[in-house]
Amino acid sequence: MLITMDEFTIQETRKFPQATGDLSALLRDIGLAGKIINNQVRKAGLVDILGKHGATNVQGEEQMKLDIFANETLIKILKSSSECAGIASEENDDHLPYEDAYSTQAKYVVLFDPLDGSSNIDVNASIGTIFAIYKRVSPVGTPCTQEDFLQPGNKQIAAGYIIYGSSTMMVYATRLGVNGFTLEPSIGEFCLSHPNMKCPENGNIYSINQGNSVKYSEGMLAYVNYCMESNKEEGRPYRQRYIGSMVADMHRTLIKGGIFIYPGDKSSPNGKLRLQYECNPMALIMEAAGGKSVDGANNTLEIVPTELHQRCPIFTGSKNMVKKAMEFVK
Ligand code: P6P
Repeated sequence: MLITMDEFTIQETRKFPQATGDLSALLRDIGLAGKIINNQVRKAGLVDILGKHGATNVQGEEQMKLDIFANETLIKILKSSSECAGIASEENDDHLPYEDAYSTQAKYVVLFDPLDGSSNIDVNASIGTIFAIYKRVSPVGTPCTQEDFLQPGNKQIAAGYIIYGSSTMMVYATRLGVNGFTLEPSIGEFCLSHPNMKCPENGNIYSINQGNSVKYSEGMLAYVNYCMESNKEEGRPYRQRYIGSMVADMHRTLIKGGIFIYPGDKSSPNGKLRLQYECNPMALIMEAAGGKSVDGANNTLEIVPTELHQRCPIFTGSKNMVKKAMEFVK
């Protein structure tokens, strides 16, 4: 019997008598945005929505038209949600408070990367939407402030992603754990397909862009060599898998085990990935699934952000693989 995500979140809410159902409504709205984005992603090759939008975003990256569509869809849906006081997005320089009376009464704010891995759009590789939900720290009834979006990852109420891959899935973590829902197109609902997801404590897949290895630290080089040398030892052959789309690499790591690494290096000491809407949501998922996530020294979720778009190195996945990597890198 199919259980839709709405039915599931409502069942989860019943475990907390004081819960209001606001989080369930917000997750439903994010799921709706995901379905709308999915619809456009699935036909990207057929309508003139591929290719460059001409503008560049705060990251200085050329914006693909689907990025813009995904960003605008999330902003619109969350604005009409009445559960969200405002958003911050990879595509927007600053946070965006919703000024209407309903939204200023909302208790949550949402950060997102609307379409991560967009460089893979034209080659039809899996891409995804990443989101993080925080309870606002600014007073309800007033417009949300930058402070609401600079909370450490361990304050996330929920976080997740929607992966537009061979199937479309929504995976999210709360303190109760991680659950995955697959879109059933015939009814247009995300249905529970991966209950209580756990990241295997051990794995044999390492996921890193070795094209950057000339810029790695000594410790990082030593760890990559350790992984490559593993084929000489029985029973510990490592495989290298790197899709170049964080949501796809993380989804595989969550399900099969392994380690995903985007390290700092000599030219980018803080790596490439963004703390608030890429690393922290994925770190919450991994830790809630029994995995681990660090920046090379500290737990990702304990980092106190100072800027909305700050970058952060990330080593995340199977607990014992992350610990092993830290023996080389720390
Ligand atoms: P590189 C995609 O552009 C992205 O932001 C992540 O999805 C992905 O993990 C990373 O960058 C890939 O970066 O430098 O290996 O191409």
